[in-house]
Amino acid sequence: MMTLHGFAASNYYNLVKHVLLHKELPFEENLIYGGSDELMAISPAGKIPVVTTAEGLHISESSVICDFIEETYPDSPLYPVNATERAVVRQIMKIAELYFELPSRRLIPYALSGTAAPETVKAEVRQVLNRGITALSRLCQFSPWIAGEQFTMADIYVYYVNTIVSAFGSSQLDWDILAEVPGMKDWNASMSQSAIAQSVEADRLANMPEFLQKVKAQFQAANAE
Ligand SMILES: N[C@@H](CCC(=O)N[C@@H](CS)C(=O)NCC(=O)O)C(=O)O
Repeated sequence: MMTLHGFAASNYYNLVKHVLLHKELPFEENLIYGGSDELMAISPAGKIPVVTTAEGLHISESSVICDFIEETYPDSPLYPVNATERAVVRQIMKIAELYFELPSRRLIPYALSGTAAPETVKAEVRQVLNRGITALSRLCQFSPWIAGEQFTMADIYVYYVNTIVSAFGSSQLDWDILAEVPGMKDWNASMSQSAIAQSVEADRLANMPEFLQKVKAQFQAANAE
């Protein structure tokens, strides 16, 4: 059986968990946070999530884990058979990661510490997000799924990217970023209704108080240095 290591307040953790649940694979969850020795022992960059395979191999990086799961357990496929269509799906995922997720993440420390992000940072983040908006508007189909008729890995991936865009990008910049991509908000709302998304969300909410407590302790330790 696979083990998924990490914590449920992490959207990267949740997207891998969604893939495992979608494929109805048995797995156990091991609660660990960033910075722990236990994590450093299994994750080369000290990042969450990590999956330990049935053979005992540890794998990091959410998109790599997703591909490993797909290749190892091809039932309920999450990529198109056709290589060109598969490339489109991966393109959507990569663009969402680089130009939606990562710029939005730059605002997390300010949001969690309750300090205002400098205007220079906000301007840089806006610029990258605009690139993401243009690219995703050109690539996404939402007919009904993000890459067209087939439900794919990109649906799961971008849905969890968007939780960060909404929670940090939009709130810190006072900008409804998802509304800028035609069709994205309706698709996002329908994604959130699935039974899997709802159970992942329930676990996220349950973990949030403990996660915020950890973050608070980290800020206090950093300020005391
Ligand atoms: N590129 C990585 C990013 C994962 C990531 O940033 N995870 C966060 C939790 S949401 C983490 O481990 N943070 C702890 C740290 O950076 O020390 C992936 O796709 O898995």
